[in-house]
Amino acid sequence: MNEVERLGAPVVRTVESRPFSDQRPGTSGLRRKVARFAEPHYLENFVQAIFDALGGVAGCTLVVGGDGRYFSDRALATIVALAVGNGVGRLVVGRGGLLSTPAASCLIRARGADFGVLLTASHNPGGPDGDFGVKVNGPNGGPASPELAERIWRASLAVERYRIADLPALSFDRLGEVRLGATVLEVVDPVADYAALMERLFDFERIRELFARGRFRLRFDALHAVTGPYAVEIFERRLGAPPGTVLHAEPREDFGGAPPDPNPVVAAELVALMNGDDPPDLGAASDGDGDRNLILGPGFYVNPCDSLAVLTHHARLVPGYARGLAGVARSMPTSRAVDRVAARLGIPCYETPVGWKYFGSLLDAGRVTLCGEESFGTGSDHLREKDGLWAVLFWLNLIAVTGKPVRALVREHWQTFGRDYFARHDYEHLDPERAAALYGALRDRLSSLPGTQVGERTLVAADEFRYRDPVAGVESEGEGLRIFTEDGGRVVLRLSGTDTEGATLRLYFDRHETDPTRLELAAPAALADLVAVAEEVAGIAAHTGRTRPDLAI
Ligand code: VG1
Ligand code: CO
Repeated sequence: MNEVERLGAPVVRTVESRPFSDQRPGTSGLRRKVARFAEPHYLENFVQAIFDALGGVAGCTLVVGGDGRYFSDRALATIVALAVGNGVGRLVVGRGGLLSTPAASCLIRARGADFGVLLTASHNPGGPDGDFGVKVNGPNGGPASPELAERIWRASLAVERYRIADLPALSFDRLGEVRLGATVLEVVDPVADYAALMERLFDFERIRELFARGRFRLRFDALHAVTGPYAVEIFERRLGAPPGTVLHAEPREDFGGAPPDPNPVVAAELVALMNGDDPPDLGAASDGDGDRNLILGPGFYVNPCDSLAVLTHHARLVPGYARGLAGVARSMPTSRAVDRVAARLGIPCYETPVGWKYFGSLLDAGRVTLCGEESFGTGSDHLREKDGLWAVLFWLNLIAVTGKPVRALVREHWQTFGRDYFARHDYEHLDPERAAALYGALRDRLSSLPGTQVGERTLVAADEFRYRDPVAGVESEGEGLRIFTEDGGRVVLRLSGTDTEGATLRLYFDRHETDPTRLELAAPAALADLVAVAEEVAGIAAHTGRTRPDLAI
């Protein structure tokens, strides 16, 4: 606190600037190459646009933190200087600048903060040649609503100056408060509140017993990203899993060189461990900012769509959800596995566009308790972000209570509800114009597709997904193309909103299978006919020159 005397009132400068035309937030905040963010005024302009879109931030409480990726130090210093320059009342920062996305959501809610700024590009690669990003969260702790995101974009097109304070070099390594003019800077433990919330939701006693018997082994791969310190505290310290349970626990600014993406292709080391001799009982991983989850059993991959359905089915076994669920929601491309569980439970199931921001109003209104996306995102009304460690704890809790291994829980699910085979193909670094042309050409053909035959399949319906938020009444259009086959198959095609270089085309395939002899096929084989449908109707090879996807999961 004696910094008060030393600093006095910081000098605040108004810096003339010019708007950038590429600051429209995507699926989850603004994501660009580090080199773009490092350009003079680029980050400053965007942060000033956030402040302007909020109608000014004087006296507000702001939570700031991120996944610690390359450029975070500079970005944090800049954001603090802009916050002080704009008269923010209290700045709550995670120690070392670290906060996982779910922990930031938790802190915003616990502190009644007005908003949050999260420094992360999530699962995108880090390092000087990698990506950086800024996510903006509202007072409910969730991603800026679609409407606020548009306001930020419009504000970014009008920024002609920003207000920034001249501050000495600040350290964020020690807990406590420092006064900077009218602003109080508070450095907090990034883990404490979040870990306490997890203890309230899950039966830590039962999970502790699971580890105490010594027969159950977990390996959690933090991929050198933000969840390392959280996972060590929760799994190893509070739940008594042995040291070494958490792999790659130390956050690094380049995530050790690989993208911090917990899908079975990128997290190959963990997959190899789970497929090797003497595998652990549960394998899991999270992404750069800690909001995604990958769940594996010995020699067994749990599709995220199935994971959401299984958690929904068994939620009452977990203390935090023992009262039952109000409803569930999934993003449109996510398989319809959870819909079947919701129907059985007699609760509503909402289908939203891609991105967690669409779940916020449903969660706030108490209409849904659990929600998820095929992209390794699962969460609940405990926060307003998807939450990687929460999902792992949920699985641990279910295993502890039922005594059943991962594979048995999923198989049982398929036997009860049928299996929703699911796959996603990504084509990356496409020429944006060609990708847009592909999308546009298919959209224009949609109305002519029903009734046509492709290979053995008859197409029965096709549309472009649009959504009307049932709480806020806001309409969203152009949220992906859907094609349905007569046997209940579905192909979805959309363009990514998180890429930073060229365009990414995502194709999603799913179909429900109830034949008990066909529940254990490999997903690619079960969906090959739908892949052929996509190629035939969208002309992917012709438009892109590519004959195979960069990523198939
Ligand atoms: C992707 C996923 C989407 C997810 C988003 C943010 O978006 O498909 O489901 O919500 O990433 O995840 P897109 O537009 O590239 O398909 V994260 O972990 O960045 O917050
Ligand atoms: Co993420």
